[in-house]
Amino acid sequence: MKLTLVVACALIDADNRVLVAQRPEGKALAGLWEFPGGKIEPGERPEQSLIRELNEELGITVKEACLAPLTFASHAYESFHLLMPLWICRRWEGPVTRKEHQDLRWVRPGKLRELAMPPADAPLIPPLIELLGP
Ligand code: 9L3
Ligand code: MG
Repeated sequence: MKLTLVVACALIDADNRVLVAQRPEGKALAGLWEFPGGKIEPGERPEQSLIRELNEELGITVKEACLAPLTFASHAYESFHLLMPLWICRRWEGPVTRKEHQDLRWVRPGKLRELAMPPADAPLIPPLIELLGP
């Protein structure tokens, strides 16, 4: 099965809230709330993909990010297998701006369960709560 490599990022604000973004109409998984990110392009290192995707989708420049522990998502869709590490970023420049998504929300980690998320993202909630608290 085809392997698709994707990066996703939990942006964390000063109140320990997490940014989630609602996927656009007309794209796969439209309307679901995801950790923003996207496909790793051929030749990119994952951290370059992270910086590029967050700039394209949110208009920000990531200044520092690390891989969150125990948060490497893996999900087999019908036509491809998705592998997706979750990054954690607390330091970026520029205002967070909605560029591609339907909507953006800052939520407490414990509230993430109330949102409809893609099947790859939902299993990342418990380790994120472990890391950030509820
Ligand atoms: N995807 C799932 N969860 C996420 C992200 C960023 C992406 N948090 C899935 C949706 C698409 C594929 O990965 O099937 C590529 O993502 P995009 O390029 O449509 O953002
Ligand atoms: Mg994307």
